[in-house]
Amino acid sequence: MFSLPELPYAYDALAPYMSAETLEFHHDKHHLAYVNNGNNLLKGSEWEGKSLEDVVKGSFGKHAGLFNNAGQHYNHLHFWHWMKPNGGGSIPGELEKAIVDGFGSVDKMKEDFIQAGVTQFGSGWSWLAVKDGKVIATKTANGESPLVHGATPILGCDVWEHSYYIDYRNRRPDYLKAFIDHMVNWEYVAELFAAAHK
Ligand code: MN3
Repeated sequence: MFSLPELPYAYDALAPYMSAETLEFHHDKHHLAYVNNGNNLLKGSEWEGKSLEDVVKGSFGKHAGLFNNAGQHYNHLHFWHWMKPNGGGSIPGELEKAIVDGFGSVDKMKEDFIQAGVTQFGSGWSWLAVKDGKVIATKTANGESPLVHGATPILGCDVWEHSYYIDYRNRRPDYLKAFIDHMVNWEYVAELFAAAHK
C-alpha cells in the first residue's frame, strides 16, 4: 500500500521560491490524491504487494489509471527530497564530473534541464537521468518518468501547473530557473547518481 510521507521540511521552508500555499496544496491535496487513488486501483490487481518501482514499471502501458497514480506517487516521493531550503549550491564532486562529461559544463546542464521543462507541452516533468552510464536531460508527459524509458531518474522538476501557478502564474521558465538555481538538494541527487552508476 502507498502512504503519504511527511514533507522533509516546513511548508514555508522553500520560500520565496516555492510558497507554503503551493506546498500545502501540492503535498496535502495532489500527492494525497495519487496515494488514495493508487491504493484503490492497486487493491486486487496483479501488482498488489509489489514494490513501488515494480508497480510503476509493470503497470506502464497495461493499466493507465494505476500507472498514472503510482507513477506520480513515485515522482512526488522523490520530488520533496529533490528540494531543500537554501538549495542549489555546489554539486558533489563525482556528480559534477559526470555532468561536465555529459553536457560540457554545469551551466549547459542547467540550460538543457530548463529547456526540457519549458518544451514539455502540457503537464509533465523535466529530468536528469542516468542512461548507459551517462547523465542526460530529458522530459516526460503526465506521470511518466525515465524509469519507464530505460533510464534511472536522479533529479526531476514537476512542471504540472499545480507546482508553480500560485507562485509564478504562467511563467514556467522562471519557475524552472528558480528550481535549478535555488531549490535543488544536490546531495540527494548525488546519492541517486551513485546508486545508479554502480
Ligand atoms: Mn505534482
